[in-house]
Amino acid sequence: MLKLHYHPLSSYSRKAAIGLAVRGDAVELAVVDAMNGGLRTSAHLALSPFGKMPVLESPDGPIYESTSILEYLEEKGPRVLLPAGQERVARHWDRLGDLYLLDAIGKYFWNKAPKVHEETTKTMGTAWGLWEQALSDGRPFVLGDTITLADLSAAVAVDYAETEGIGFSDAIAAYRDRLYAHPALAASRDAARPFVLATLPMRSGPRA
Ligand SMILES: N[C@@H](CCC(=O)N[C@@H](CS)C(=O)NCC(=O)O)C(=O)O
Repeated sequence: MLKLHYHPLSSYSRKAAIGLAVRGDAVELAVVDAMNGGLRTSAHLALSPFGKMPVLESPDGPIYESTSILEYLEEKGPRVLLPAGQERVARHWDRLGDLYLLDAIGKYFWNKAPKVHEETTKTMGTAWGLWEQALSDGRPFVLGDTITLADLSAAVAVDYAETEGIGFSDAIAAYRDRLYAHPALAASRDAARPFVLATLPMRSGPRA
């Protein structure tokens, strides 16, 4: 069986785990003890050379990088997250979501310096503007009626934007509600919550 090494708080782990759940893959979830050096053990580094998560143990060997994990599964089938004919566009939104939403909120999650707050608000604001444009014709998700790779990073980012008090428009709030109506996303949010609270004392600085 597939085994995903992940942590419920890790944004890229959540992206991969949600993708797996939306696809319906049977997977064993193995929590990495990331707070206690679990990413630096020789066993973990043998799976993930940069000491990061998520990483998938598959019949074809370990696969790291959240998008590569999902691409691997889509290649095996069924095709759920990369609809035929929309692959390039899905990958483009995945890049935007990783680079301008998930990385931005991931940084602010741990560092509440006013400068980081300013950068996060600006970068995420620009990215959400693109999402609003894509959704402006009334489609529920970025590529249409179903959740695809194009939505996954944004789904995790909107949740952490909310817990960290980085605002977004009513249109994005409605998108968040549509996303989290899916049981896989609701489960991911619920699993992350205790860690969001538990890490509060470790997260630097006053909120801007
Ligand atoms: N581009 C990678 C990012 C993975 C990543 O940065 N994971 C974080 C957790 S969200 C991590 O393992 N951080 C630990 C570290 O950098 O030491 C992906 O998409 O999987």
